[in-house]
Amino acid sequence: LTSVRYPDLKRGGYATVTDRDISDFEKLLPENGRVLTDASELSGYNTDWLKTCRGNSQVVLRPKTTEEVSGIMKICNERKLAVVPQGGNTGLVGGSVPVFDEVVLSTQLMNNIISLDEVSGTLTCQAGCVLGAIEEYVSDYNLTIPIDLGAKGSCHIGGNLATNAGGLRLLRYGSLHGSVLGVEAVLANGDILDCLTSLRKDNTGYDLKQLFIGSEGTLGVITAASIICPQKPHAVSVAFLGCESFPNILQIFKQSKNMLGEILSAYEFIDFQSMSCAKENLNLSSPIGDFPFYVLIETSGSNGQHDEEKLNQFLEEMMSLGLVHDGTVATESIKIKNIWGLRERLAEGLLHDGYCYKYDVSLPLPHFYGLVEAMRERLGDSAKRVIGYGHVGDGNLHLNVTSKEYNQEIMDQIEPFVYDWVAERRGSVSAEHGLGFKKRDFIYHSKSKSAVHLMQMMKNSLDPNGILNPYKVLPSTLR
Ligand code: FAD
Ligand code: 2HG
Ligand code: ZN
Repeated sequence: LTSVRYPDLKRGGYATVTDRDISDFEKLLPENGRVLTDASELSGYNTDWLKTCRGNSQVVLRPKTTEEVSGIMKICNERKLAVVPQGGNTGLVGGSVPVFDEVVLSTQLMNNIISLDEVSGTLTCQAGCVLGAIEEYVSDYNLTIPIDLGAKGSCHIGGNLATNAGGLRLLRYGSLHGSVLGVEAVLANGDILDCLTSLRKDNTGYDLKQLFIGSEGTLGVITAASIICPQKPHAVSVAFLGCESFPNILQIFKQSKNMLGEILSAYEFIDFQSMSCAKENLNLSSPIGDFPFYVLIETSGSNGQHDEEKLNQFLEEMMSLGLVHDGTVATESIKIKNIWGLRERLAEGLLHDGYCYKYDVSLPLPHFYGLVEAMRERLGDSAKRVIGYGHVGDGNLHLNVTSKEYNQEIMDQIEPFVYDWVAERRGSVSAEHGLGFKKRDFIYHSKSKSAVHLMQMMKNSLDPNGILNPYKVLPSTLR
C-alpha cells in the first residue's frame, strides 16, 4: 500500500483493524463514546491543527485509566496494530495524527488531577489534563504551572511532555526536563512503567522518565506525570517596545538580564511583518506606532511597586541609549492579555493566509534574524508572507512562510535550504516542536549518525514491533 497523499511512503507491515479487534476494544472500554468508528467522528482525530497532514484511521480509542491504556497496548502489540497516541492534537509537525490507518489512542478522558502537595507545589495528574485547566486548578492554591503556550486551551499535559514543549515561560522556569519529577508510561507491550515519584532528588539509577519527555509518542504512552509548580507571582507587568534593528533587540536582552535580573520572566520578539499579519488576519491593533521590530518583556515578581519601578527605570535607560523608540507598560490583566495576544495568536493568524510553511529553529543569537532575511531575499515575491517571531530569550526563532495554497516550487526554495542554513551555523532544526512526521528526515542536520543509531536501538528495544507512532521522529532511512 502506498499513500495517495505521501506517494513515496510505504505502509509498514502492520495488521489492519478487524471487527474482532473492535469488539475486543469495546469489551475493554464498554461505555458509549469510548470506541469511535463513525467516519464523522473520526475526521478531527485524523487531521492535524495546521490542516496539512491527514490520516485514515478507522478507530479512535478513549481510555480513562492507565490499566485501560495497558489493555489497549497489549491487544495492539499482540495483533501488530500500529498506534498513534494523541493529546490535544495541537502539535505542529504532523506527529499527532495517523499517516495511514493507525489506531488513535486519545487521552481526552484521562483528565483527573491525582494530587497536589501544597507545601512542595508538586502536582500529580493524568496525561489528558488540559494545560489551561491545570493552570486554573493550581492558581487556587497560589501556584502556577511552569509551562505556558498559546495552545493552552486545548493541549494536554501528556502532549506537552511528549513534545517537550518549550513555550513562553521557559526563560524563567527552564525546560520540562527539569520541572517534571515523575512520569507513568505504558510501554508498547502494555507493561506499566511506574516512575511517578515526586522527589526533587533521586539519583538511583538511570533517570528513565527523561526518555519519555520529547519522545513524541514513539517509546511509550505517557499516562500520568508529577510536575513541580512554582509559587504564583504576586505581580506581573508587560512592556511592549518598538525597535529599529535586530541587533538592538539583542542589546536590550543583555541589558534586561542585567537590570531586571530575577524578575525577568519572558523575552519575546515579533517583526513588522508579524505585526501586519496580526492586524490584517486577526484584526488586532498595536498599542504603539510602526517599527521594524517589537519586543515583549514580561516581569514577574513579589512586589508590584518594586517591579514597576525597576521596569520604568530600565525603559528610561533603553530610551536614552537609543535602543528603544516607543513603548508601553501594562500592569492590568486585560491590557497584559491583549499584548500577549499579539504574540501568542500569530500561529492562528497565519492560517488565514492559506498554506503555512512552518519552521522552528534554534540559532546562535548573532545569526538569529539572518535566516528570516535570507529567506525573504530567496523567495522574493513568490510567497505571501515571510515572518519571524519567537522566543529570543531562548535562542528559538519561529520562521513562517505563507502562500494562498500549497506550492511545490515555494517548498523547493525553502527546503532543504532552511535546514542547511541552520546546520551550517550549528543550530537545531527543531527547537521545541519536535520532528514528528514532517521533519524526521532532517534529523541528521542536527544529530550525529551515532546519536541517531543509539535512538534507533532504544526504539527497537522498547518497541520491537515498531507499533508506537510509526513514520515519526526517526528517519525513514538510517545512515
Ligand atoms: P498532540 O498534538 O496531541 O501530540 C503531539 C505529539 O505527542 C504526538 O507525537 C503525539 O503522538 C504525542 N503524544 C501526545 N500525547 C501523548 C501521550 N500521552 N503519550 C505519548 N505521546 C503523546 N509548542 C511549544 O513547544 N511552544 C509553544 O509556544 C507552542 N505554542 C503553540 C501554539 C499554538 C497555537 C499551537 C497550535 C501549538 C503550539 N505548540 C507549541 C506546539 C505543540 O507542541 C504544543 O501545542 C503541545 O505540546 C502539544 O500538546 P498536545 O496535547 O496537543 O499533543
Ligand atoms: C509559538 O511560540 C508557537 O507561538 C508556535 O511555538 C510557533 O507558529 C509558530 O511558528
Ligand atoms: Zn514557540
